[in-house]
Amino acid sequence: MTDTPVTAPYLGELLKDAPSNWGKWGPDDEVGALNYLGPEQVLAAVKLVRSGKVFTLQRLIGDPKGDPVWPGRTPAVRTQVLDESDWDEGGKGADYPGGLHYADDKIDAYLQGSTQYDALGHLWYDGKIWNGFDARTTVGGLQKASVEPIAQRGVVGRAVLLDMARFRGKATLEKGETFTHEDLVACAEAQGTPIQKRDILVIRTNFLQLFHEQGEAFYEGFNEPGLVYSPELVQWFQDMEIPNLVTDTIANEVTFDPNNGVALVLHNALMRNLGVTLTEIADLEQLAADCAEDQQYAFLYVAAPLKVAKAAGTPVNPVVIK
Ligand code: UVW
Repeated sequence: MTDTPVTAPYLGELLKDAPSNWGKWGPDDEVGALNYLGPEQVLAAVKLVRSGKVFTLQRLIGDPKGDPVWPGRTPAVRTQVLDESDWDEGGKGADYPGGLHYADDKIDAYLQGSTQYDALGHLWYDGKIWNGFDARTTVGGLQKASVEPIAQRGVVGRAVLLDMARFRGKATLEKGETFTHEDLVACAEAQGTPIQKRDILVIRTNFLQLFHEQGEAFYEGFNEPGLVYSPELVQWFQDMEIPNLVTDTIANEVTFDPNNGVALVLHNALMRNLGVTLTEIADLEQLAADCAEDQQYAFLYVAAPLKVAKAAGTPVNPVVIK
């Protein structure tokens, strides 16, 4: 990974005065800031559909060029179980009336190993996950704040693309490069589409292009670019009632906070404490090219994460409609 200072503060200490939404939507809530997206937000987002252009944001699972994953995870393995060769002499294909043949396959995959929604209980500190549920409820599968309720609800709203790579005049952001909420606001202003309350934020860094260019060297000194923690940034997310943060990186934020060395501070400050849902490894390239051309940076965003019982995350193919 990287040279994390041993002096990195404990998350509980770093975030002791940080805002929290625990209890805001009741003691049993498992979808957090998605509660900000109701019929009013859906109807407003639908009005952004003008040209009928459709974009899908999932990266290919089993990409011949490789699947980028968080260090320690492995890419999905797809296995062909049945194909035409199974009906060759001595093959395992069953003899169906009428002569039916078919192909079957299966995958062995990290649920967090491709474009995905994190469950609100995906990570924690101090023995408590989202909404104050006991972290022991994660043992053997998430009994609380799993991805199930998020998948059950679906995610629909107005989203804004924040093309940070283009804003900074770069093909891709660099390893460990950071930006703040003020940079997001400036990027949105430069794109002519200010961020509104309850917007889904879709941030492009194009960092994963380096995975394809560098191969295994990509993981050396792994430190993704992204948003960096500050109390002001967390308060901005809270004040703006941001329901969902979508990025094209593996973990949504700068991996190691350059100011204190802590890993994934915002996963905790935003997801564990505020209930902001995180969506990772999105493919934003076609969408970003189109936004640069038609200058429409706000659009209808629809995501139906897969319903997987007790899961800490689940694959998704979000759809953007302009
Ligand atoms: C971790 O939480 C470690 O990673 P991610 O959010 O990318 O699944």
